[in-house]
Amino acid sequence: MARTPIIAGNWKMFKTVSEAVSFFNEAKGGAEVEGVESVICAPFTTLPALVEAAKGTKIAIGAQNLHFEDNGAYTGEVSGVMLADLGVKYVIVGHSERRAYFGETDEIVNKKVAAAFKHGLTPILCVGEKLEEREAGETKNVCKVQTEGGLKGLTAEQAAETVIAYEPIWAIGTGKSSTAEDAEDVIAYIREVVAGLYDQATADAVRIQYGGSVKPANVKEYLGQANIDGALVGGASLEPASYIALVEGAK
Ligand code: G2H
Repeated sequence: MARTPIIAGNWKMFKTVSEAVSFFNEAKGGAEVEGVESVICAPFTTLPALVEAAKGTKIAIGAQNLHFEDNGAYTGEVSGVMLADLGVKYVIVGHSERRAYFGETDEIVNKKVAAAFKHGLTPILCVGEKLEEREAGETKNVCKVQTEGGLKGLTAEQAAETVIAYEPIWAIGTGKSSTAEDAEDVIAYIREVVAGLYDQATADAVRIQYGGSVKPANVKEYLGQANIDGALVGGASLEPASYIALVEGAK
């Protein structure tokens, strides 16, 4: 089954509203490539302006997190209801920075994935091993546990719609990237895990991205692998020319 490649920029905690809009106006057009899905996951404060700017374009806007409850006494949090109301389409869930700095467990990540679906948002579920886990030969096991934990309770249809991002933590923002062959090996394994949880059709449909120091110079190498369907990109998604080159590289 042909899967549409998906490039998602993860801006992390970068860009004010005016910076975000000016990026968008420079990037649109170039970052709209036939046959490639293009998503910008931006800070909450910039989302209303970006959703407005994205109207009539082929670029989807995503958030980087959500709370699993719809509303309540959760100071500082933003819910799926609120994101859906804005017109946001995607949401990153369980990024390793959230797991490491904000205590997100597989159980919390799973509740967030469910909340995303409840409100019509597509989750980008991040999984990936730490350096010490890689060195201990635990990479695949960690990815299995995180994938199973994140997808728990989803229907096969929801699992197929989920975008999984494999991001080896040691490769994030470090300039070190996994080789395309190593990333392909782990991603093919994650697809097998999905097949084990559901069936081969679901595994064939789910899109799995690689993330970790992806840049215009290496994006084609990753996307050239049979099981790698896209990239989740931090640093190299912050400049319009670089983002356009990433989307073009996914053709
Ligand atoms: C990994 C990635 C974006 P970078 O976090 O999700 O960031 O491309 O800067 O390594």
